[in-house]
Amino acid sequence: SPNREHTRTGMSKEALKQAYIDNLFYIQGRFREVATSHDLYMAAAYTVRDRLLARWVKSAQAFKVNRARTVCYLSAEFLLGPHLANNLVNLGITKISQESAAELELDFAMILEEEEEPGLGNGGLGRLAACFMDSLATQCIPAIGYGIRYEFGIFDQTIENGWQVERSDTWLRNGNPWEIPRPKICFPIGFGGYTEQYRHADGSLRHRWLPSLEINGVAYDTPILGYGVGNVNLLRLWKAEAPQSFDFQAFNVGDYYGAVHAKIEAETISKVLYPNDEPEVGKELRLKQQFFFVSCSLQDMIRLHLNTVGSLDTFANKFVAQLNDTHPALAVAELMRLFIDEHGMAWEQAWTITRNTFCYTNHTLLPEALETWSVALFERLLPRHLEIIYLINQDFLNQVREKFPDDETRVIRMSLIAEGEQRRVRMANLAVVGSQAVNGVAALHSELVKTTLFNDFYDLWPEKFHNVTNGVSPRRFMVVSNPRLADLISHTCGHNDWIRDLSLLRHLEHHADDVELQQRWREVKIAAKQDFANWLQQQTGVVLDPQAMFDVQAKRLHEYKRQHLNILHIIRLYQRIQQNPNQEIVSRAFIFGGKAAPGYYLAKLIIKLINAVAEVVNHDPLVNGRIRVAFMPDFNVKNGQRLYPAADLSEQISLAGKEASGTGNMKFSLNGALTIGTLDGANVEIREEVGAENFFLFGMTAAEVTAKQREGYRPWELYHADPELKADIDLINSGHFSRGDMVLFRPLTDHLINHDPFMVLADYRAYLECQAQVSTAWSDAANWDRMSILNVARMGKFSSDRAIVEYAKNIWNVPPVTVER
Ligand code: 26Q
Repeated sequence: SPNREHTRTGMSKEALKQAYIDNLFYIQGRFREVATSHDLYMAAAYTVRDRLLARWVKSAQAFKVNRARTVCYLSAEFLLGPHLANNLVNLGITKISQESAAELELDFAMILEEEEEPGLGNGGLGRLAACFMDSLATQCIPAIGYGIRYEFGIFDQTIENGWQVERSDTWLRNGNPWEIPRPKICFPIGFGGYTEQYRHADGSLRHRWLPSLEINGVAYDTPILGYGVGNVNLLRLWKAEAPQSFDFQAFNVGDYYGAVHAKIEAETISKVLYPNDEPEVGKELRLKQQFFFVSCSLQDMIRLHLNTVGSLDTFANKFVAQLNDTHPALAVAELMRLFIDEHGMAWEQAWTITRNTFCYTNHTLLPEALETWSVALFERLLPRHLEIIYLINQDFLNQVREKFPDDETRVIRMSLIAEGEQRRVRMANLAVVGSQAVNGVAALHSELVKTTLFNDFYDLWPEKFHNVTNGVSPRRFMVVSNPRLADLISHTCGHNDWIRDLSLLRHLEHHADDVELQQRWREVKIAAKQDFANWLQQQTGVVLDPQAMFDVQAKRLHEYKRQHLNILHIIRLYQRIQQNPNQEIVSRAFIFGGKAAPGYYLAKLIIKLINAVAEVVNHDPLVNGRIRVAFMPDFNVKNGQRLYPAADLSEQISLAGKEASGTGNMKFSLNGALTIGTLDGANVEIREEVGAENFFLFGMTAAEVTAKQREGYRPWELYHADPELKADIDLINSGHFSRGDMVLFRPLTDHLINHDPFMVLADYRAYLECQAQVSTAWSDAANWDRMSILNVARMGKFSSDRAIVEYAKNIWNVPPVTVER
C-alpha cells in the first residue's frame, strides 16, 4: 500500500486517485454516491493544493537559506481567474488528472467548470498583476504579491432588456480552497487622530501619530506555482477586521449596538472592490483601502526583514517593491513614517532606503484617470502622512529650484501638491519622486510618459524612465484556454518548450505555407468557435454560425476604446444590405463583451445600443443571418478563456495615444486572431512583430491626434460632410433600433456630433475602408490561415515571462533562485 507521503503529495495516477477519494471523504465528508458537483470540485482543489503546499514549504526554505532578494508586487487588484486548471498545467498533471477522473467515472470538464473565479480586479491592470505572479514564479524569482482580499470582487454582469444590470459577486460563498488564513499575521492600521512631538526614551525628539481608530489587517495566503518548476510564490491578501478591544471599549459604556456597529464599520474596508477603472473624487473608503493594504504590506516586509536580519539598514537590498499604478503610492509616505517614527531612523537614511525600495508603473495618460486626493480628506484620515509628504515636497522642490533656477511655473507643475481652491495631493508625482525607476507599459506609452505626462520629471531624472512592454501568460491564455491549438503547435514544433520560452513559436514560420497545417489550423479554430457558439447560445439564445468570421471586441466599456466606432460599422453593413439585399457579403458574427463602471452613463448606453442593434439585425429577414451581433454577458477571466480561442478578428480600435498598452490584443493574436487596430499602445509593437502585411492598420497616429486637437476638432463638420456617416447616426436617432424611441440614444449621438472627445468620426472612414480590406482578405481562406499562423509564430515577445525577465534585469536587479522540483 502506498506510504503516507505518497498519498498526500505523490504525482502518480494511483496517488492522485487515492488522494482525491481521501479528500472527498475527509474534507468534504462525502462519498461518491452523494457528492455534489461542488464537493467533487473541492476534492480536486484540495488534491492540487496539497501538492502546491509541498512545493511552497520547499521554496520558503530555499529562499530563507539563500537570503533571497524578493520582489513585492503591490497592487490593489489581482484578477486571478480560476486556479484549478492553471495549477494542473503548471504541475504538469493535466493529462494524468483527466485519466484519473475518467477511471473514477468523474466528469473532468464539469469539475473545472464548477470553480468560481476570484474577480479581484477591474480589467487590464488587475489581470496584468495576475499574469506577472505566474511569470515571477515561472522565472524562479522570489516574490510576494500584496493586495486586498475583497469579500465582493468585480460585479457579475447580466443583461436585462439590453441594459447592463450589476449583481454582487459572492465568490467566497462556498469557501475558497486556495487560500490559507494566517490569523497570527495581523497588523494594526490607524486612521484619523492627530500627531505630536515627544521626547523618546533615548533622549531624541520624535514625532508620533495617535490615530483615533485602529483596525486590524489579517493575512490570507494563496500559493502561486510556476510552470514546470518547483518555485512557489506567495500572494498575500489582507482582510480588515475589528480588533477585540473594540468590544471592551464600547461594552464598558453599555453600548452593545455601538460595539457591533463599529465592528461592521471596520470590516467594510476590505468589503468591496471599487468597480471603476478611473478614480472617483472624494471616495474616502477608497483612500482607506489603499492605506490599509499598503500599511499591512510594509509592516509585514519589515517584520520579515527584522526576523532574519536584525537591522533595517539593508531593507532595500532585501526587497524591491513595485507600485502597480498609483493605487499603492501612499507606501512612499508610510514607509518613511514606519522607518522614522516607529523605528527611530534618521530622515536622510529613511529617504535613501525608501527611494531605493520603490519602483512605479504608470498605466494611463488620461488626465481624468490620474489620482489626486484632497488635502482636507488626507489630513483628516492620515495627518502624519500629510506632514511627511510636505517634508518630502520641500526637499524635492528645492532640488528642482537648484537645477532650474527662476522657473517657478515648473515648480508649481511638479509639486506633490496641486494648489487651487481645493488643494490636492498628486499621487503620481509622489510615486515618481519616491521611486528609483518609473516605467510605462508599451513603447509608445513610455515615450509619451517621458515627453508629455512626466516631461518635467524626465528633464530632472532622465535615467529614471524605462519601458517594459506588457505581456500575458501563455499558460493561462494558450495552454489552459486553447488546448487544441497548444497541441497542434507542440506537434508542429516537435516539442512544448515554447510554453516556457514563447520566442520558440517562431518555428511555426517555416510551416505557414504548409497546406496541411493550414487545414488543421482552421479545424482547430472552427472547433473553438463551435464551443463558444454553444456556450453563447445557452447563455443568450443567440445562434452563431462557426463558418462566419468571428469579429470580436471584448474589454471594459470606455469611450476611448471606441466600441461605438465598431457599432457604426455594423450599422453601415446593415444599411448596405437594406439598399442592396442581394449583394455578396462576408458573413460576420460581431461579438462584444465587457463591463461598464456602474456610474458611467455613456458606457452603459453603448451596451444598450449594441443590444438594440443586435435585436434588429439578428431578426431582419433581409439580413438573413449574414451578420449577427451578440453581447456576451459577464466578460471575466473565465469567459475570456472561452472567447479568445474563438476569435478570427480582434478589434483594437482605441484612439491613438489613449490605450497605454492593452493586453487583450495579445491574447487574441496568440490564439490566431488577426488584428484590426490603430497605432496605439502595444498594437504598435504587435504590428512590428507580425509584419505590417499581417495586420489591418487604420486611423490617425498619436501625433496626428494631437495636431488635430490643437488646430480645433469640429466633428459636426464630418457628420455633415459624409452622407454615410450621417445616415448611420441618423438611423440611430430615428428610433429604428429603439422601437421608435428617438431620444434614447441622443446623449450618445449628440455627444459624438458636438464633442466626440475620442474622435470616432475622424477615424470612421478609415475604419470602414480597413474593414473592407479585412473582408477581402477573409475571402481567401488559405491566405487568412497563413496570416493567422504567422501572427502566432511572431507573437513570442508578448509573453509575460519576457516582461518579467526585463523587470528583473533592468529595474529590480533581482536574480532567480531555483527551487528543486
Ligand atoms: C483608482 C482610484 C479610485 C478607484 C479606482 C481607480 C482605478 C482602478 C482601476 C483606476 C484605474 C484602474 C485600472 C486601470 C487599467 O486597467 N489600466 C490598463 O492597464 C493595462 C495594463 O497595463 C493596460 O494594458 C491598459 O492599456 C490600461 O488601460
